[in-house]
Amino acid sequence: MDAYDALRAAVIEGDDLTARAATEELLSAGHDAQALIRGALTPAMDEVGRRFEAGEFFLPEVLVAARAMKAAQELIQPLLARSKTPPRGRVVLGTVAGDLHDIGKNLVAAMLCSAGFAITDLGVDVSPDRFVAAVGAARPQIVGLSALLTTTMPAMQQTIEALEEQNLRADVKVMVGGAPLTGVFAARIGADGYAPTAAAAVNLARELTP
Ligand code: B1M
Repeated sequence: MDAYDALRAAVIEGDDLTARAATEELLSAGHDAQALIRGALTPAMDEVGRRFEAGEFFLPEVLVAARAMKAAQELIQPLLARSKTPPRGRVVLGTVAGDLHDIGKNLVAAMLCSAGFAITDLGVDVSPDRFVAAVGAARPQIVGLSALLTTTMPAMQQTIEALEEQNLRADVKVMVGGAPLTGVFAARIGADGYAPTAAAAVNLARELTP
């Protein structure tokens, strides 16, 4: 088993100590932080999601996997943020109101950060008003909305409407993502773009900030 396999397996098994050790080993061997996200953390969490859907995993297993992923991410994040060049653009990011899922959103934040964007991460369960306040204060080029529940998808539209009501919509591009979304839904609620994965979010953010 190579170190990538070890990191993937540790996250899937929820072994945070091994996840941390495998991450340290890969980073000190010169592996790129972004490659760890693409090659180990994202596939591991995809597999956790698959096992949960298949009834092979239950919530406790999912939660310890998420904890193991965060242990690895804590080591990776500072490396992604360490850049002396001015940011390519500013992104305000959050999981919409009523929704507590943040694993995918955190991966998006990490990938955007490593692509040179400055991120204001508002966390989870972010109300339209909080998005509006953050956009007003940070004046980002992009606001990114994440949702994992079909029941919280309408909060994306409410957030866009709140930006319109405060006359902020014209100055900011809205990017949306999350497993239950589609491009058709994104277009229907008036978003500027939809990205199905964290890697696609980086490409979309680049397109939206030419
Ligand atoms: Co939840 N959950 N969950 N959950 N959970 C799902 C989403 C679900 C599909 C599971 C299922 O029932 N099959 C289901 C939703 C069903 C639906 O809406 N139709 C569900 C449910 C029902 C619930 C609860 C209601 C369960 C309950 O309490 N009865 C509850 C809701 C809590 C709430 O939010 N209010 C709940 C709770 C939880 C946990 C807390 C246990 C945990 C979240 C932990 C955390 O995030 N810190 C959890 C988890 C982990 C999952 C699953 C298993 C995995 C989600 C995940 O992290 N995937 C999920 C089942 C599944 O997806 N197979 C499930 C890995 C992650 C890397 O992928 O988040 O899709 P994803 O992100 C991807 C892309 O979508 C994209 O990039 C990421 C990386 O490539 N992306 C963006 C995401 N955001 C983006 C934003 C962008 C661009 C791209 O631009 C801004």
